[in-house]
Amino acid sequence: MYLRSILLGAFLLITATAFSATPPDTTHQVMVKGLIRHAFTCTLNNVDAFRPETRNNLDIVCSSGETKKVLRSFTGISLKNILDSAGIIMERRKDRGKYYIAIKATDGYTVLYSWNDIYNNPTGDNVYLIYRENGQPITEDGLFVMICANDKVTGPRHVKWVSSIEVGRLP
Ligand SMILES: Nc1nc2c(c(=O)[nH]1)N[C@H]1C(S)=C(S)[C@@H](COP(=O)(O)O)O[C@H]1N2
Ligand SMILES: [Mo]
Repeated sequence: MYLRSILLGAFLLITATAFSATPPDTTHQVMVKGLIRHAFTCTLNNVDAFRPETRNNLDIVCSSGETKKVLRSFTGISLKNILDSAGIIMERRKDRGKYYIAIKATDGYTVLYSWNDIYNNPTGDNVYLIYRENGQPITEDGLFVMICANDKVTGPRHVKWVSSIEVGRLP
């Protein structure tokens, strides 16, 4: 009986470890939704419609100061292009400061941009939904990763396993 519970305990521990080491549910599509005219999903099959760009040299640096990854090159589509295709529904221009874009991942990790970050700041030319790193498709971090190339500390807004991009508005 005692041996049996030890074996069961060991089995549960091994199973839990195996699952936590696996990337959370690799996502094959990114849903674009919220306060937009045209909801759609980005997949590897339709990225070409969003004018992909390739850029060089970006370090992914954690807030601890540790360099987590060095991208010699990355290819992706800009968040601004995605939002322009989606068409943000904005009834009153004066409300533009209340709009946000939430980037969500399958593990719950979430990052925000404001409408002004994207449309009135250099940040808008530096946020990409990327799907190739160093000339290769992305594998361990899901199929799509979102990055902000002009962040001073790039780790926090580097979102792995991206599953949705949602436009919202504060009350
Ligand atoms: N989905 C998701 N993305 C994430 C994280 C996370 O926990 N979940 N961690 C972030 C942190 S803290 C850093 S520093 C960078 C690089 O982390 P990595 O070394 O785990 O790739 O990814 C970021 N992206
Ligand atoms: Mo980090």
